[in-house]
Amino acid sequence: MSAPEPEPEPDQHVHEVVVVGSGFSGLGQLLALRRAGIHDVVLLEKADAVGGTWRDNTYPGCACDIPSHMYSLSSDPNPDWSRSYSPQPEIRAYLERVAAEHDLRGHVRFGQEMTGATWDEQRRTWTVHTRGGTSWTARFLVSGVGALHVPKTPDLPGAGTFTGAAFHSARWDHDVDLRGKKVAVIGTGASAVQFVPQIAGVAAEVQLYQRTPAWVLPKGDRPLSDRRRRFLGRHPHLHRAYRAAMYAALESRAVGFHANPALLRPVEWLATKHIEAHVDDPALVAALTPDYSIGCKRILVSNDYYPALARPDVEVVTGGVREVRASSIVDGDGTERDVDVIIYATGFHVTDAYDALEITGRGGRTLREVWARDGMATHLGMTVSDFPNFFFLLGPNTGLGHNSVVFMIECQTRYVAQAVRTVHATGMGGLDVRAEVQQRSNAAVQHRLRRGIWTRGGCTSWYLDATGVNRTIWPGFTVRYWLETRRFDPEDFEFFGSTADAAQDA
Ligand code: N01
Repeated sequence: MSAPEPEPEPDQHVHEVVVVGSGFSGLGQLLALRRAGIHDVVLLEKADAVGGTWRDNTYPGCACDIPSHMYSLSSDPNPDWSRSYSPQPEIRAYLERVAAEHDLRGHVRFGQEMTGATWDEQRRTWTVHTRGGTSWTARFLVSGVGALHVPKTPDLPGAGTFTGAAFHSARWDHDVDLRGKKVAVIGTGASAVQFVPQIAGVAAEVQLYQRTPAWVLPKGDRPLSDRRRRFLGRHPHLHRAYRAAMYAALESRAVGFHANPALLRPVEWLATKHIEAHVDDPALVAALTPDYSIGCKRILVSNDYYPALARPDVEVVTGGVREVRASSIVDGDGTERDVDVIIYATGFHVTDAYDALEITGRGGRTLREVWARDGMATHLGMTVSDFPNFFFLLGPNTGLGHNSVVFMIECQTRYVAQAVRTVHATGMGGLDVRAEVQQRSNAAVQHRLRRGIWTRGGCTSWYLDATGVNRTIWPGFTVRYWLETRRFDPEDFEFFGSTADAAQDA
């Protein structure tokens, strides 16, 4: 494949596809479109480098909690992972390598942060608006911005009066030296579990403000030998078989999450033993033991989290934050502790992430308005009726708690490429998912979710929207998603216009 043609100035050219975001989704989409013979594609990236969440999250200890060999594109398996759970710098380097080896950077426009997009019914195009005021026009728009990219910082009383350094874990401030400091960490999710052990012993003290304890399992993390890496590199078919076996092992976990939560009881027992193995203080054991079913929130994995919490210079504070003052935090019981640095490990805007974007479809209605009316209803997590030629990658209800999301991304990028190719083949101007198809597929997903652990497990989590409906997780086996997306079904869509008409209309 030759490098893409040099671009005319934005605005002047109607691209075939605009993709937004250069993480696994966006880069994977470029590759899938190229395989489908679609080359006039531009990718808008807000930052100055590719990598998505694996570029943005640089906190100490940041790593993947899905086994390395499953966390790569099937088209670009990586025999060279150094550990069974890859550290963030390696995943970021992997994505950069994919971009370089496939010559993808020619498609990427850096410093282009999408603020919204508008469908033009007459021209049958999307115009994407960016923060810098530039606009980009294309027939198809694919959002690969991901679900976990807008950091959420709670509005704690008095937080604005704090005079020390404060930052979110997803925007780690490496200029702040934590040595000898009193550090408050708010939140105990997947990010905190990874970085708290790294800063414990560096900071003079760590106060960990825990609202809800997480279930944490031992992590089977170990270095992978050079011999093994060479072997997998030399035998790609065996590497593929190894990935398939790993996929099947992870996939089997869906049985517990979805079909029979009782199967998760032994896992809960294991997690309880994991706490007791590292924490002697019964009060702390009690504080760290969740009162909801395992799997209701994302299950975390760590070998060093509980040992870190058992240290004398780490204190787990329960009961909430009453107030932040200039150089201290007052907890829910009224105890005041001096603090030099606050680190918010408080997660991301997930179900409301798209609210910040002004995406305007048919009839001038925005996605925000439509979802406020209908909930985040989609067909297969990828398309929404009245938003023609627009696709999400890792959109609503396609996240996973048990397997690699890269698998889901690849199902979607293939489906999108098939959709674009189908529109080309028919000579039509575009497609729009039929409202009844969307309604049926969304209802089926929600029906299955109601039987799952996420709604019956006795917890609240970021999987749920403000009304308590799960808008993030794909219920059950990913094989089912693969089957449902494997072949793009034109019957699910209304096709409209023809390119010839559009040229005449314009
Ligand atoms: O965020 P979270 P995260 N006052 O939302 C607490 C992915 N990820 O960044 O449970 C006090 O899980 C909140 O408490 P509660 C992964 O999908 C992947 O850690 O709501 N506390 C919780 O403890 C993950 O699930 C990797 O009661 C407040 C914490 O903050 C997702 O990102 C690594 C609060 C937020 O936890 C998010 O993880 C890291 C408040 N006002 C992350 N508001 C991989 O390894 C929130 N909290 C692939």
